[in-house]
Amino acid sequence: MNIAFDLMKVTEAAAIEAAKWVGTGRKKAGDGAAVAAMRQAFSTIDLSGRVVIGEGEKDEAPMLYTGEEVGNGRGLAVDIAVDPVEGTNLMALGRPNAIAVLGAAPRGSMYDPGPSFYMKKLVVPKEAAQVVDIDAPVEDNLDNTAKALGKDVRDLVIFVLDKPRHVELIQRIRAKGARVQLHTDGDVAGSLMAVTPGSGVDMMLGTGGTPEGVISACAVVALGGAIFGRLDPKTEEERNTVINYGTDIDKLLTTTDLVDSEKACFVATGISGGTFLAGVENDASGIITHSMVLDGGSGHLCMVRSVHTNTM
Ligand code: VTB
Ligand code: MG
Ligand code: MG
Repeated sequence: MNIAFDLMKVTEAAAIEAAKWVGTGRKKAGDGAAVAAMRQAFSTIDLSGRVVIGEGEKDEAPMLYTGEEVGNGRGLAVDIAVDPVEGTNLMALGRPNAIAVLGAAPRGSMYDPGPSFYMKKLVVPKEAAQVVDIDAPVEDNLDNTAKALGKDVRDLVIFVLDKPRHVELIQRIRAKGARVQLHTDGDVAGSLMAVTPGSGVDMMLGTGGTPEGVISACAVVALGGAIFGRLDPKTEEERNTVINYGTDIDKLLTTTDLVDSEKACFVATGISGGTFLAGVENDASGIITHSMVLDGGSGHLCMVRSVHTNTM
């Protein structure tokens, strides 16, 4: 969809505001500033967007809530998934890889996560898409992915969130001889790295946010890798709410289940900087942002350095 570059203005606006809060320890304030900037930027573009993944249900969060219409109402009808600050802890603690992200796809094509918080995920580049199985032992997936990528298992780098729930997973990956790249937060960045050639990451594994899984799927569609997911409720309460919502909790979710359109697009702008996307910088020419713009429709992947000569 050729709205990808318009949508970049939205993540840029969120990143510029969020960057003001990097290292301040104030994740709510930074998140709020990014949400407001994102919403304002949406209103300036030709789009009939409907938020499928937002910052909270109506009444709980005043802006970018699920169901909210965004854009000026004059453009393409799309589903929108946003995370104005993906990695609010990363931002607040001054750690790398906090990013402002957004996915868009033709209206009706995005999976509705409803009240589901947690999803087990496996993300691989396209060469390994056919040889992995999220339900198989991790050792088999490592073997098969190494073969598909033409690498030794010991050269595989697996992105895993550093959470107590992943202790056994990490131990098994290491016992098999592969390397684990541990990150405290930010599995959208991890999923992106897994499908981006040359990022230094070959696979993303483990349980993270369900909304983040759908957002990541937009990028995976555009880049041509694969994401597999299984809802992984962490409490009985979450499990019951998800079932009551009508969700098939046992379904294996493939890339197309998460986003059923080859035209999905995805945009990310760096907030705190990092190995993957540089953060917001200031110099004499203005504010500088770094974004990744993926357009599934045209197959374009653009890395964009923008100079914002007048502050927004
Ligand atoms: C997940 C992951 C995100 O937060 O939602 C995680 O998808 C939350 O996990 O990328 P815990 O509740 O166990 O902390 C992120 O890492 C950052 O938003
Ligand atoms: Mg968020
Ligand atoms: Mg997030």
